[in-house]
Amino acid sequence: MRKLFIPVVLGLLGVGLASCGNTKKNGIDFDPENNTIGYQWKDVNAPILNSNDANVSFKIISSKNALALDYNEMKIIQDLKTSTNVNVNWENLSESAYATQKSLIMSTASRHPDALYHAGFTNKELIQYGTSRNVIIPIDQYLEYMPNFKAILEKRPDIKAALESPDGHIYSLPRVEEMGLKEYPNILFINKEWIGKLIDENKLSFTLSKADLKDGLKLKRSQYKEILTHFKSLDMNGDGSSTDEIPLSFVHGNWQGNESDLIASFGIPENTDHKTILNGKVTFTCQDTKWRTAISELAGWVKDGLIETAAFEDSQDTFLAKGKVNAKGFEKLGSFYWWEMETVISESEQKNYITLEPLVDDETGKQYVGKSNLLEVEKGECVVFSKCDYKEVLLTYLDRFFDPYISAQINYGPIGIVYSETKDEQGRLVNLELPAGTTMDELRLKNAPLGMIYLSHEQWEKNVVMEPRAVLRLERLEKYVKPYAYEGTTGFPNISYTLEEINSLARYETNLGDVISAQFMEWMLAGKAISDSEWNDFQAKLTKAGIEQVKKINQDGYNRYLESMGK
Ligand SMILES: [Ca+2]
Repeated sequence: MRKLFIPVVLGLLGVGLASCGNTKKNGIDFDPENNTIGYQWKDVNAPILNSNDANVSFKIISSKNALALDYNEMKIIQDLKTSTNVNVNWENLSESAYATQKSLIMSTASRHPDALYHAGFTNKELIQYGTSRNVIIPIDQYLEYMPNFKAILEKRPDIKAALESPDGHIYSLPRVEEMGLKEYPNILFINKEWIGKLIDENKLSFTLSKADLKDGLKLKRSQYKEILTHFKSLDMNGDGSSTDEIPLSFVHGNWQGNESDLIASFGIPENTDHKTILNGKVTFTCQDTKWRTAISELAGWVKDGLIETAAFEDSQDTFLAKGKVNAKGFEKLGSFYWWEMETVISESEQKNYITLEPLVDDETGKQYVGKSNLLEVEKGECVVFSKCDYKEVLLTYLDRFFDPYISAQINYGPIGIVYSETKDEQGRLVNLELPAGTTMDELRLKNAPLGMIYLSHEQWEKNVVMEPRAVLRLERLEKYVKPYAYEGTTGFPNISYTLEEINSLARYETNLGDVISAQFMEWMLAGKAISDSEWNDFQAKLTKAGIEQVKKINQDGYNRYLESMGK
């Protein structure tokens, strides 16, 4: 039992130090200007230490993707060690292990590493471990030792504002990836060979010719439903059975390839948060009766097997396996939402699929797409601990991640494996050809730690050639998705909240999110329309869970954001 009291004592100690205004590090005494380890930070291309001194080493804990190599084995990490002379021992945890161990790591001083990578810290956690307890350091006090990061903050006041906690300090290093993609994470694809068969056999009640079956095909939702109904009842892939076809699938609530734009087709700016900014007002889609209409109708699709129930249960990996041909060589997916069809479908079958425009709402004749709230600037990606010795050295090392050429390799994989040793005429990194039998995803996930990077619009012009898949994705979005963005919607920007607001949001948001997703799932799988009393009960539950409070806090923050941007 006594152990339970230790964190309290540490907490009090932290408050004591903070109240004295003492920001002195509690690691060893280290003078960056005058030291025996040959530390330099000014030349961003030269080694950071003059030799690889085994006495100066750091431990970074990081979660990693199941397909990734141990970070210590990754070429880009080894190359960084060679170029900086800084020893870093990476301790990888699986993503699920990190999720369960995070708070234990944070609350046990003896388990503190020098840094946490893929930390995934929320505003609340940055305050908790930064402002109130001094467990993690205010990185803004060390900017001198981080020339790349310092230059980014000077060039981008919006990023600086996004990273600052209410006390004015920056407690985390960010991930910045600006490609103009994240607002639109869903593209609808369909098997055109299967539709072709329906045309040949005169199965369709509306006019559609085989010449129409190309990228950009525009269908009413009722026509699309009719096609899915045939996909469900017929042996479309010709393997002799009519039970293996999956008419429509997606990954419920996933950041990409989710069902939001199917719901949006009913004239509602849906995203996975069920929350968007509409004409400047913070709006929850689940308070709109069109949301009720959409779910009532789509529950019928689920009941009839047009949408497989597994779409609400399966992980991303399980979904991706469905896109591959079965043992007899037949494809099973009729239609699906994802970013890139090429990630889902076996290479041999990709020619059979086309991109659809957003479904046309039968009622209004219009097409709608919601905007996601995924941010291109993510804070909380990496935090550094107060107990770290040689903080300046570690921060200079981490600062190298923001060099555009390093960022590209952190995000996609190293020179020599993913990128060519020679740059193009404009000085940009160019992709090597993929080794036979490997997909870009496999190569990337194995060799790239991902995480802390700075790849803004400028880097795509000057330093890195965008990977061909991203270019293709952008083209499809420009042609078939962006023109149909719901009028007047804005994704949530990086809002700076006050301490009080962060605490209130922490109190309400999780519970509110749980209430919405539980009801959404129940109704989707109920196989019937939502009744008046069910709808009213749900609205009352939302009120009780604090939906109006969340809206107000978001709105106040958004208004301040607009003001600070001079809008
Ligand atoms: Ca079949």
